[in-house]
Amino acid sequence: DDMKELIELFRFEKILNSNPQNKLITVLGKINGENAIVLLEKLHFQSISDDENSISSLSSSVKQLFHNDVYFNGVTGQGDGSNNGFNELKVNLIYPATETHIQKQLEQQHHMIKETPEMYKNVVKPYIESMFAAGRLKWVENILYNGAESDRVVYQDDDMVILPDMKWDGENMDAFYLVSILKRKDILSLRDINKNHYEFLNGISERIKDIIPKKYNNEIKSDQLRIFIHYQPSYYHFHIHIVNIKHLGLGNGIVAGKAWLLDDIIDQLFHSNAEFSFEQRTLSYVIGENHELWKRFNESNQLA
Ligand code: M7G
Repeated sequence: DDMKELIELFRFEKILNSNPQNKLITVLGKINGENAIVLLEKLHFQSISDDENSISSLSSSVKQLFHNDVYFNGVTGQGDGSNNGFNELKVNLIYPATETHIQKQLEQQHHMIKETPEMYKNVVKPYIESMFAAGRLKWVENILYNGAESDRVVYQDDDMVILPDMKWDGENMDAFYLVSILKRKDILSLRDINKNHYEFLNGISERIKDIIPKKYNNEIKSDQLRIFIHYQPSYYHFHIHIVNIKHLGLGNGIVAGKAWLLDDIIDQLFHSNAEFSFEQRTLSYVIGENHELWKRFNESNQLA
């Protein structure tokens, strides 16, 4: 497959980020002279049974570090392949990687900011429009119109396509992560949501909660789903994250200051007057210093 060939050509340049908590490492390199990013994530354990993933099979690779009283401590040899199922990686490759991709992965200082309606109008809206024009949504278009990942689609109707997120290996239910990509193109971000969207979004939320458990034989229930959107997102085409509530190892992806629960947004619309739009709100969120918006806020002296 394509990925095998590309990975073979990868030439290491530097580590962009390394997170022992999430067991994630992000590496910058070159493939055919162009920037490439590889993200490696140690996968969570598949269910451990008596046969393939048996604990006893670790005996061939485990090394004891010390033994004290009833406590034995050891490590297994890394990457020797002998402990099958215990040492698997999820490998993501972005190639060719743009400067935006690199900046997003790079370790950086973060700041909590309060984006006022004025900041949105003067700085963020032009930024979003430029990102929209920059063609970063090809992968979305490919899913909606060109059959990309079509074998992985879990559900689709006139309003949305639901499929496994790139962040999920598609197998481990503890790390369950789907993304719903809306077909309408008039909502670029949370800022474009207004009172008129109440019925629509409510219908979307209800459908997700109804359909997803059925599609997965009730292995996951509707009250085990964390359904949210990001502000700021990386991609300005309306999409919804659908994640197992157990899955906390997502870095900034699920924290206050980035993730907005869909049902809270819907409830806010319900209780708003007819003129309400998220354009009127002051929205607080965390932003990294490498983010283009951080630079734009500073250049235009828009930070309080
Ligand atoms: P986001 O809130 O715009 O940004 O979410 P984030 O990446 O900072 O979370 C976009 C979501 O779409 C993320 O959860 C990505 O992992 C996922 N995603 C991005 N791409 C490029 C793809 C893709 O090509 N296929 C699939 N299935 N998911 C993707």
